[in-house]
Amino acid sequence: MTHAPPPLARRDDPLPCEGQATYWGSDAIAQMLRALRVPYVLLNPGASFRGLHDSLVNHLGNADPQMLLVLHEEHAVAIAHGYAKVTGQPLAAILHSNVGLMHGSMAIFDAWCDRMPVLVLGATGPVDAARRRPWIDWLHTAADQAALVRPFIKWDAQPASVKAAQEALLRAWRITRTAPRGPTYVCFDAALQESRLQELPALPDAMRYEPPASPAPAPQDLERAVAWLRQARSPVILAGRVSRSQEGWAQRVALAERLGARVLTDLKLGAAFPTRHPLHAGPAGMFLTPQAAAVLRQADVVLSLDWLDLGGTLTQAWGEQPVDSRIIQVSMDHHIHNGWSMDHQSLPPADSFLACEPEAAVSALLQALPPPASAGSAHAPTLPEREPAPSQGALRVADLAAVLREATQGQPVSLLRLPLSWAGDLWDFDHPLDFLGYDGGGGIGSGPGMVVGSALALQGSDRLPLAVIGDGDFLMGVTAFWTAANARVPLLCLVANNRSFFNDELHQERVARERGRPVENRWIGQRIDNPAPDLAAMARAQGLTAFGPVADAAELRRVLPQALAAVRQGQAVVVDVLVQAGYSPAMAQGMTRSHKG
Ligand SMILES: Cc1ncc(C[n+]2csc(CCOP(=O)(O)OP(=O)(O)O)c2C)c(N)n1
Ligand SMILES: [Mg+2]
Repeated sequence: MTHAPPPLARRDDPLPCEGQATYWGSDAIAQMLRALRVPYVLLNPGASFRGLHDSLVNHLGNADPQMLLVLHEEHAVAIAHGYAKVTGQPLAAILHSNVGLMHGSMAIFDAWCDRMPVLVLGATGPVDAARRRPWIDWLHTAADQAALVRPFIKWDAQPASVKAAQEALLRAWRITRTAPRGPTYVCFDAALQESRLQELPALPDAMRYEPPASPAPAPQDLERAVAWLRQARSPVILAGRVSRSQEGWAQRVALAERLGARVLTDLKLGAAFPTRHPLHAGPAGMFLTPQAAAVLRQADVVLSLDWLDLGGTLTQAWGEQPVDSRIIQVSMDHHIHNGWSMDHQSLPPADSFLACEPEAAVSALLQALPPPASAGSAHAPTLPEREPAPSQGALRVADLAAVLREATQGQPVSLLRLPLSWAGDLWDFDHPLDFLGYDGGGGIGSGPGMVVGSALALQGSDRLPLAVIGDGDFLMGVTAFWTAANARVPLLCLVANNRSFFNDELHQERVARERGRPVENRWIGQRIDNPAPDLAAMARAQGLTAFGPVADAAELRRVLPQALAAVRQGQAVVVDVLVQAGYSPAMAQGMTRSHKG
């Protein structure tokens, strides 16, 4: 079992509760959570799990696991999701019966699409109608509560006994951590939690229920892939959903160098390849850039390391033409697809299909491929020219990035999140934790929670937890930041504030253009102005340190050192930066293109 770092968040210390001879069903459930070594439990309280809540506080003393209070259930799951993006490990999020699960559902969908583990817990009932309080217990009982989220979780259970609850937790814990990873859900009957036990049942040994090791690729598939890669003249590696492992990172670099393969990366996913490496074929985008499409089109062999939307990507490169290069697909993702969600994307061809995780395939390929005849690479470095940070004037997102690069130079930075208005050439990635990728499900409002969760995971490391998010994202999820203030989780979040849900202004512009209507009206129903919310005040009101609105480059240069000093002192900090609205051409084009047919 991989050990989570010791919890560093501030903990509320309960009065001791000793000398009890009576135990309760929820004590046994809480004990099982401790046996699984879940470090934190995120929750917003609810009577449906008041039994479990009591057990966590009074039976376990609010330690191992430690509670973190959130102001909205969506944040409970988003924080767990953000934590998993750094550590690969799940946290538990407890969601109140029905309504809490409904609040949490978008974040569960995000974690599902991002293939991240989260142990979602919930409650219902009492299932026995004779034991329900009038009104509220009836509202908060559902015959099949998991049905609300079943299309985007890997497994669920509603155990009817303490023993079954232990088993359900073990199974949920194993399944959520087995690739392809995704949330699991266990729902506890309120009556079961509040049932009196004569004694605590023996705990199963959690070590005996670990997930299986990641499988190795099948020999015949590997052989075929090796044969093609050996002969390839212009192979391309699509570095997709890979882990945060440094060893995996080094092996990907070694493989690319051995093959002389050019490598594409994706700004929706965490850092997968050093962006300044000569084989990195240009800046990543959220959509395939024309430059990347041209690189791909020249490939005779494509090695997809669990690339997100391989089918759609190949179509973008080859258009109506048949894809005439060999496609090697490395993925476990087919195990998780169902008919409800189309997050599997379009069906890609796979001439060789290595059904394993990218790290296992890369390591097997490295062993099978001969070492290079000569060291070094023939490609010239593709180092983009960058504009220097402006000393004054109104800011574009590129200017914000330039000032930020300058202010953080020389220290390891983890970009926990970037806004839609970010372009791939604005930052270099050289370590798997340099960038964590987007939210998986495209759910605006997920940013703040995920930022807090990732910062929680990085607490105690030497990395600066830094995020840049859109103002729309900030406003939808803003109360997630309270948990960072409450639990004393340091982070720095800049808001790229264009005072608009600008993405959708672009959509309205596109539609108006197609219909010959006035594009000047694109802002109506989009601009977050009149009045402009005071974002820094919203952060400050929750106990964060905040600056802004910062109107120009000179002010940002003044403010950033103060913000960084506050983070070093352990504070959660928000800087509201006014930016001119604008997306990179590839992003604007990719986002708003017409529906075909
Ligand atoms: C929950 C949810 N509601 C609405 C949308 C549609 N949507 C996509 S991007 C976007 C605008 C986001 O605004 P902001 O974070 O300020 O970024 P900007 O586009 O302004 O850079 C919206 C509303 C969504 N993806 N998710
Ligand atoms: Mg905006």
